[in-house]
Amino acid sequence: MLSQQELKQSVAAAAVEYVLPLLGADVVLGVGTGSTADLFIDALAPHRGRFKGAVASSERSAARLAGHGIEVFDLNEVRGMPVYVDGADEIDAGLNMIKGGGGALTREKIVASVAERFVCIVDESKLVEQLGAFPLPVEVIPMARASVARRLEGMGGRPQLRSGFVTDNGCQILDVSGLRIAAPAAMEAELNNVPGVVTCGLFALAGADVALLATQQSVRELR
Ligand code: ABF
Repeated sequence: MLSQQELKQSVAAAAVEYVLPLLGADVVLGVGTGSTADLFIDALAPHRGRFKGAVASSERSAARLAGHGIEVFDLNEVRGMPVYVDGADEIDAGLNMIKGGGGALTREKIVASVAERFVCIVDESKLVEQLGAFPLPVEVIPMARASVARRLEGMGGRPQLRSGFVTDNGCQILDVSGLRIAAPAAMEAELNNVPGVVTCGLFALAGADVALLATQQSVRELR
């Protein structure tokens, strides 16, 4: 029986195999945030001579990449990336995701938006029928925290300020439980329009293109 850590390690290794053919001397990769992304960075490190560098979705990932001698680029220095590799808190069969448990959802969504292909790396515990059991992270401008919280309550949510946490962008996060997310893309569009919301953790208007899913038997590729 593989532990969750071993499952994460197997999907991180599978992700390296997936990206190897995409590498080249002028290639910059997009790299996500979280414990599975950390394992991907560690597994990618031995191949650092085969690509130019990476754009990180958080200071945490930037530090880990640099620690392995992988050059980290500011997104403004990069015109495009063949692939963005990142974890998720939940993913459904349509490759819609809830992300942001690690607090990096804004930069994750930005870097993913520049990459040609989003490869989500998850262990089987993340695959769900319908998104929403995991509280939805919503990054907010601090002065709008209460007004956004009231709007979320009006949608049936129970927002909770992530206390003592400031994002890489100097903002705060409301973790919202109790939302019925039957139409992820519609809810993402609605939340995007609430004044004061920087990013919501729904990745549905632009979900993953491929998911690598670690199970006890193998790593499956979902499209
Ligand atoms: C990241 O991956 C975050 O959006 C998410 O919170 C995190 C969860 O993944 P893991 O379980 O690998 O830490 O992209």
